Amino acid sequence: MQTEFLGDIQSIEKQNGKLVIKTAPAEAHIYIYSPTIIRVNITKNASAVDHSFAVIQQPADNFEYRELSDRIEVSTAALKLIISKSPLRFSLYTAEGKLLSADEKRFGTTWRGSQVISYRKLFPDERFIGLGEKVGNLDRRGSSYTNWNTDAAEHGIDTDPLYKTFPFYIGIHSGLMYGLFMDNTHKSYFDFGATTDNEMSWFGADGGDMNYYLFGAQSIAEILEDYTWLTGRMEMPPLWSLGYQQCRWSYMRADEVLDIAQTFRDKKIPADVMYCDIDYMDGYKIFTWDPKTFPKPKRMIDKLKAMDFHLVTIVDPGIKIEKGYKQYDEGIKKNYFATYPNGDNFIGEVWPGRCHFPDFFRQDVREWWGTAFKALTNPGVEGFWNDMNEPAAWGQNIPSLMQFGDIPMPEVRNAYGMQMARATYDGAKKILKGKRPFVLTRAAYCGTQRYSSVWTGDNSAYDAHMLLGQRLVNSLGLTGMAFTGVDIGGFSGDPTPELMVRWNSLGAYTPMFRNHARIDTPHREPWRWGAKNEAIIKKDIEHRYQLLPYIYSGFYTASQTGLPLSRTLAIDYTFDDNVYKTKYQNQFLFGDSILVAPVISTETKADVYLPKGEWYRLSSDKQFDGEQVVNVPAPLTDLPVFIKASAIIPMQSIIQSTAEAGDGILQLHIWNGTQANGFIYYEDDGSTYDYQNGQYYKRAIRFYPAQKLINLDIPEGTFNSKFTQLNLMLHGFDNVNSLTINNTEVKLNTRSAKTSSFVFNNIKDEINIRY
Ligand code: MIG
Repeated sequence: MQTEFLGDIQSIEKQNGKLVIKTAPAEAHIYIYSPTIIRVNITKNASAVDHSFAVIQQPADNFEYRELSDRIEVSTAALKLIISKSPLRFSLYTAEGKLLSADEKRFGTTWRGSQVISYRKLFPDERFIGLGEKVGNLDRRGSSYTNWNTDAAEHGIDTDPLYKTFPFYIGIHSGLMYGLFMDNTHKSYFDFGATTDNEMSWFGADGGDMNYYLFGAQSIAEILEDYTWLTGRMEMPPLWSLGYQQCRWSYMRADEVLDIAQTFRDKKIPADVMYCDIDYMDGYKIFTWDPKTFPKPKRMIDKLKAMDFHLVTIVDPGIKIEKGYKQYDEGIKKNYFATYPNGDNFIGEVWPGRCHFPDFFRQDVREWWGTAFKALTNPGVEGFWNDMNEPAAWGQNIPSLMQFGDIPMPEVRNAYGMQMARATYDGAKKILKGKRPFVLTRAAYCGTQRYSSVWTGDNSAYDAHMLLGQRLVNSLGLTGMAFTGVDIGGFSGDPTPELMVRWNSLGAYTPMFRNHARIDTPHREPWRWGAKNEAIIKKDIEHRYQLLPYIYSGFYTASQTGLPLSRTLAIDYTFDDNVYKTKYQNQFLFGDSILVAPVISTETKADVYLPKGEWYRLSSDKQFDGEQVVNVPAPLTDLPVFIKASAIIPMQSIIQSTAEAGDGILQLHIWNGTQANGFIYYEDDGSTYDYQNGQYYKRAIRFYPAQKLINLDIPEGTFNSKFTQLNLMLHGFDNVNSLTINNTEVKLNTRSAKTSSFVFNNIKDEINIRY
């Protein structure tokens, strides 16, 4: 098999919305999506329909380009793509002429058979972050990865590939950065200088086009904003899904589900969600209930609701081959299943036994799947957990003969889980008539944030896996996935009590906070670890609930800008070498201002790297200067958590679930600092889509230390805050003893923080607090 390279340009033509450059053996189509987003699609199949599972935007109709003797220049306000004519090669520059990313001059884009690879210039100091759920270091320089969605049961901390595919990375070099998204669902490969002795980096796929988007904004936050503009953002999740979630494979009977829920209430450990894993079904048949162990699902769910619990049930894609089973009969009748090339239905064995697999790539199949959720929503289920959708079957090696209509499985495998999540979300949303469903999926592709949250699959109960999980969550946040979590405690194996406690502390700072365990493990609920540990676990869960106003506002940010909740320090401190060091690479910011340093369960002290700025330890208000490593106590009761100076963090009193009204007091915590800071406080009903019609309560809160002023701007939206009183809690304002709130003087109470309360309700004007 010969390797093919791009030759000299034969023709250039501007067609509507794109520049078409012809050469052998392919042609290149250039599109401008925005001043900071340029797409290059190098295709041998120019007449094919231009389709993407990920991208939801259209390119601009018109753009500037000029042709010179040796090159073509395509320019936007921010970028310049220089296209050399002989041979055809691409280089991306900033408008000022700084090189961001380029083809490796000798090779550029090449083919061997159907496999297409782009060889790239590698800058000496270049770092790479991204690719979503991938093992290894934060900085992926020197690593090599494959994308092929896999049921990676029992995976170690070096296993690749895992369950999801996000062919999007950010390169950082020479004080510059760029994003690159190869939109291609075939099996794909990324090598960041690993196997070329640092001569180049490369990426490519087993088939399809060399189709990539270049992002040229010069901050990670803006690149993420552009990437999530292109591929979509999450809608607001149901508030209850941000509470504590208790899962297990499986709670085996309705009574057991109810007992566990009741125990949370008896022990006053806050929680919102119970799960039913696969054993609730009748013979693992999707959309059924076991008549013996879950005989009256509605009754069970009504009881859960009365305790303010929501139920999430698992659904796998495999449809059991069994005459008389509704989904099987309907699917057969309508030819809804994946097939072999001769038209026979593909058969794989999974939990129910021999199964067919819905073709989620078809609109009619997705709609059919969506309506079937009535079997779950009728009794009252509001959350839908999509498992095994890589897709997985026993043996784990589904033959490439499987196809979806005319599409061979290998072309679209990496998008199968995403399409299942799409069918689930769209269907459930329709049936729930205005209530927000919660969807959780294991397999995913770029754009899945539009439909679902994700968890990182079957992790294990040891420290290194806990740290890996944090990196996976942080890295998923770099690919538009803001609503993410890991199995707290580790799915396989048995955590020590210390590991359980540590992992739960970290879980409180994870976008999705779910405790889950494998079928053969001892129970994992908070009260299984001895009274002392139970108390710590309870306190951390309570803290999670206190933080919900801050967390919910963070989800609002994610839904508006794509900035995730769990942020690797590389987002804000991109050019600080320390954040990439293996010792500190797991640290992250949770929201704007909370720095969390994961610590393994066998250590009670930790080295923490504090980036530029000033920091306060959350538990003590002790102050630290940034740009240094601090060695701090890290007992099991106190994970090292630091607050950025000038932080604005809205909190609430402890509640037992998100359904509880609470005491109506919003605690507005502000830590002193020298930099001005702002926070967008956001609230809505937490359960419907009315916020999309203006029914929200949004208020900019700003802190101007130079003017000694805290300003609450006029609230926007038509929703009334559930808080009627505001308690201002000041940290590090040692010499401040009184405030003026809109001209009224108020004395401060001095407890752990200096506090001042005032009535907040109905104040629709600006509030200015001076000290
Ligand atoms: O073959 O539903 O990752 O969370 O508990 C295992 C049983 C199937 C794998 C999921 C896990 C879930 C389990 N599932």
